[in-house]
Amino acid sequence: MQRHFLLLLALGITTILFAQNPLILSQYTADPSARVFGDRVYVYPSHDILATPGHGRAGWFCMEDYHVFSSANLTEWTDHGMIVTQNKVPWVKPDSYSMWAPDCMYRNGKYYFYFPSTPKDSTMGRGFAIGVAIADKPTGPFVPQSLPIKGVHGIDPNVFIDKDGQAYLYWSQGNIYAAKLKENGLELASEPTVLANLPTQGLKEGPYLFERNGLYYLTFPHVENKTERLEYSIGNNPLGPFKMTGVIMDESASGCWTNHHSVIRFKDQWYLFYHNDDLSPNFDKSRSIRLDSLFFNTDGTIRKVVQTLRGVGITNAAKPIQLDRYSNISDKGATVAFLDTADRFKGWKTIFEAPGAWVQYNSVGFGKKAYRSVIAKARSATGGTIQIRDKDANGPVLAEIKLPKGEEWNEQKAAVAKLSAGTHNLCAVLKGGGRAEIDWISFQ
Ligand code: FUB
Repeated sequence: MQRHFLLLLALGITTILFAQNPLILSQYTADPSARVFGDRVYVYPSHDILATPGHGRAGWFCMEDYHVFSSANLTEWTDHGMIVTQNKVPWVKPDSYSMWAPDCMYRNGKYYFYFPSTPKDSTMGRGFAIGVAIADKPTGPFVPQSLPIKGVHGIDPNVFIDKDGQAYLYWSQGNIYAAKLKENGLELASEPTVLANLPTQGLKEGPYLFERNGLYYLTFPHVENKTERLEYSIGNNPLGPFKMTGVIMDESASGCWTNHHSVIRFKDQWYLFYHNDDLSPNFDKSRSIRLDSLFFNTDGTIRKVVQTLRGVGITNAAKPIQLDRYSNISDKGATVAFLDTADRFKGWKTIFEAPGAWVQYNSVGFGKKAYRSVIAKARSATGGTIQIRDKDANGPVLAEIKLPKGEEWNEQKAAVAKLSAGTHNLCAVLKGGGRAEIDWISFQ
């Protein structure tokens, strides 16, 4: 891993992030369009920033550029840096801070990045246009076209290439629109059509179309009640007709008004990328992308995806295991809070304050290595003991970590019992009473 990290540094790639949900802790991210290119997953999200006086509109979405992130295992993400920025796109109104949800497709050896923004030419009409930037690699450099796509007015572009090679562009503007794209990916090859049979009440946006077993799934966020939830319809053709079929994800319990998603199949598993407001619970225009597994029923319908903190993938036992991104938590005495409310990008901690309080963290990969100790970055105002157990709160004790009384964060080490090779679910349990806080644990 160390060598891999150094190689990426040598290639000029700066940030490597080890993630559960949310996936990215170095910046706000939203509207994740995930794509599988080769043996990696690339995510093209929106990049929310906070408006400041003279830069963007306070209290509203504010985005000036895009980054692309990639991963080979969905748990370690690389930030490849900024790929397109508003004031370097010839047609975008300077400092309009409206670089909303994008998408990307690969075609004929090139990567086409589609993004909406406010055009500087007011004769194009009010609202958003959609433009394209082209690159030789999924990470850029992307060269923006001088004009947006003719005949397209709206936001949330989504591209789909059917098995016969025909590409389609979807977007939203009250309704959801679709049109064929020419081979060059830059012009419409058919008149835009409004996709019919979708809900007529409540905002719909963010279309995302994918195909599975000959069925075309038109998926989109829709406000059925108070905030957006993810819904889908199924058809036999990329342009429909579609039949409303169900809900992929309920409204976020956090109250985050928007959701926006993409669906991919990677290494024989389907995944749903979406967003919530994890890093900004009081302002839902500063969002964070997330990822959970998605499953189909035998009749092709989608099983509802429940949002988790744990997310997907196997966490390497030798890396920081963020227990606060738990798979399960005891009813009483265990809670999660920001490490530093003045800098939420530092992430979270787990607080234990009742005897037997626990958090369970699933799928930790130990491989074949014999680990001898576990380290916990922790503190305890009372002094206390955290047990690390195998499987669940009643499973075999693997280690007992003694935390001295104090306010300072320290890395405390304890011996680990022999553990079988492979992947384990772990549980951290407060033994006896007192109060303990854990940032992360890691095995050596
Ligand atoms: O990110 C700005 C807008 O919020 C997107 O374009 C919508 O889909 C919603 O997520």
